[in-house]
Amino acid sequence: MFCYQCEQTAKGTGCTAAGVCGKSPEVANLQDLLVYLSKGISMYANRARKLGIKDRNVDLFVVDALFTTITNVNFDEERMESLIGRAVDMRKKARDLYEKGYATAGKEPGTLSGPAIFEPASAREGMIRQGEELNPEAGAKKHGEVLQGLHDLILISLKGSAAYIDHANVLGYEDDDIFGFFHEYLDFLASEKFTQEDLVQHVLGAGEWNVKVMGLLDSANTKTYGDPVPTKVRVTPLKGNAILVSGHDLRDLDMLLQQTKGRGISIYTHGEMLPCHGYPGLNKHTHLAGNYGGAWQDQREEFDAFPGAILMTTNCIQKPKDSYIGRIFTTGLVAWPGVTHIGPEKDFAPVIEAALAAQGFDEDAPEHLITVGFGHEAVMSVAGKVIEMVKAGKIRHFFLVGGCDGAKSGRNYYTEFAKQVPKDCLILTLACGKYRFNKLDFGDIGGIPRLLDVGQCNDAYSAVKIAQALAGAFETDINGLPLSLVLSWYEQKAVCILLSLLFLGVKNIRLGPTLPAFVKPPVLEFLHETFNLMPITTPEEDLKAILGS
Ligand code: SF4
Ligand code: SF3
Repeated sequence: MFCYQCEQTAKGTGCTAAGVCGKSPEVANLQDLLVYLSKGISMYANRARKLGIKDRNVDLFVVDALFTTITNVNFDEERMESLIGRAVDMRKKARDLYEKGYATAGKEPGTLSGPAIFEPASAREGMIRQGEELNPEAGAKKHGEVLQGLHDLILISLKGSAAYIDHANVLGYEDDDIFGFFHEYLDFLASEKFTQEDLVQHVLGAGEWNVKVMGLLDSANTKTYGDPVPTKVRVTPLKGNAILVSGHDLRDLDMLLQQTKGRGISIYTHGEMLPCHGYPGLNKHTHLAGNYGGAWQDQREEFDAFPGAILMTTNCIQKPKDSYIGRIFTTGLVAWPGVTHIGPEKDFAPVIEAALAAQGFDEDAPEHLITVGFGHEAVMSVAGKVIEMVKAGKIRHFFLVGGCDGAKSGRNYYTEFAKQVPKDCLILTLACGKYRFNKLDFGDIGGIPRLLDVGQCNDAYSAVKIAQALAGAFETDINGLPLSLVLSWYEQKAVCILLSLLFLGVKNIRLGPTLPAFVKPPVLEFLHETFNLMPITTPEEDLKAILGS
C-alpha cells in the first residue's frame, strides 16, 4: 500500500505497512482499485454526456465510490470488494451509454484504454495485488512526484467534494452539472496525458466547482431543517438511557430522532454533529438532549465511557474497543468489520434496543452550556451592529480558526492561538478542530459573542458567505477585510475547502499542523508565491505577524 491522503500519514510522507488510521494494506489497495475503476466509469460517462446521454445511477455511484475512500470511512474489505464488483457493472452501464450516444450521432465510438478496459481479478487476493500497482507511489514512478502530487491534489479534493454531494443527495438535492464536473475531472485524471499547467488549472477548477457543491449542500441543509439560529447546547449528560450520534449526516440524526420519540432515550451529538442543535428542524425534538465528548480522535475513550448506544453516520470512525463494539453501529458509507451496519432503509431498531439494554447515565451532571448556530443568516442578521463596531474601533480583527482536529500534539497550537487572540477580536470557527477551545469562555463584545460557531466542516460555505457579505459592506474584497484564516486540516474535505478558498482568491491562509505530503515543493512554492499560503509557526509569532503588535 501507499497512502498519503491525510495529515496523519506515516512520517509525514506516506503510510506503507499499514495506515496510521488503522486502514489495512488490503483495504488501501482495494480502495486504489475502486478509484481506478471509477475513473474508467467516468471516461465513458463524460463522453456519453457530451452526446446528451446520462444515467443518474452511474453518476451517484462514482460519487459514493470516492466518498467511501475518504479517511476513517470504510475499513471493511468485504464491502470494498463488493463495491469493486458494482463498479464493473456500472462501467458496463456507462459504456453502453457511450456506445448508444455514438450510434445515435451516427459516429463510430473510439476504443478507450486504461481504466476503461482494465479487468479486475475475480478473487479478492488478485484485486489486492492489482491495487498495489495503482497507488500514488506507482503513479510517481510513471509521471514523477510533482505531476503525481498535483494529480492527487485534484483527486483528493474530488473525494472531499464527493462527501458534500452525497450529503446533499440524501436530502434530495442534486445538480446535474456537478455530476458532469465529476466525470469530466475523473476522465481528465484518467488520461494520464496531463502537463503541470493543465493540472494546476484543474486544481483551481476543482476549487471553483467545489464552491458550487458547498452551495448545494448549504441549500439542502437549510431548506430541509431551516437556517441555523444561535442555540444553547448542554455539554453535560442527563440521567437516563442514551444514544450518541457521530459523523456529519443530518438526515440520519433526524430519522433517529423520529424513531426514538417517546421512547425515553436522550439523543446526544458527538464531534461534527454538534452544529445540528442549531437547526430548528432538528432542535425541535426535545429529546435531542445535548452534546457529549469532543473531536473524533478521542472517541475510543469517550465511547468506552458512554453508557449507551453509538451511531456513526460518516467519518471519522476509529477501531472500536471490545468494550463497546456490541453497542456501536454504522450507517451510510461508513463501515468497520464486525460492526452492525444499518442499511439504507434506516431502521434504527437495533440501535434503540442497544440503548435500552445499556445502563444509561445514573444522574444529571452539572449543567454546562455552549452556544452554536452562527450560520451565515444568523451572523448576517447582526452584521449591521458588527460593522458599526468595526468602524468604531471596538472590533479590531476577525479570525477564522477552524478545520479538522487530529491526534498530533502540535495541534495545541490552535488552542493557544484562540486563547491568545486579543479581547477586541472575534473568532469564527467551524469543523471538529473547534473542540480544542469551544468550551472556553471567550466573553462578548457589545453583546456579540467573541466565539461564533459557524458549523461543521461541511459549512465552510457559510464562512465564505459571511466573509463575502462583510467584504461587500466594507466595499472591499475578502483580502481587504481585517480577517485572517488560520486553518487545520486532516482529511480530504479540508483539501477541497482549501482549493475553494484559493479559487476565491483568498490570500495569506495559514495552514497546519503540517503541510500535505502530496503537495510537492514546486507546487508549494507556486501556492506561496500566488496566494501567500503559509504554514503555521507559533501562536505568538503568527498573531504578531497578523496584528503587527
Ligand atoms: Fe495513512 Fe491517512 Fe491514508 Fe490512513 S488515510 S492510510 S493515516 S495517509
Ligand atoms: Fe473532523 Fe473527521 Fe475533518 Fe468534519 S470529523 S472535520 S476530521
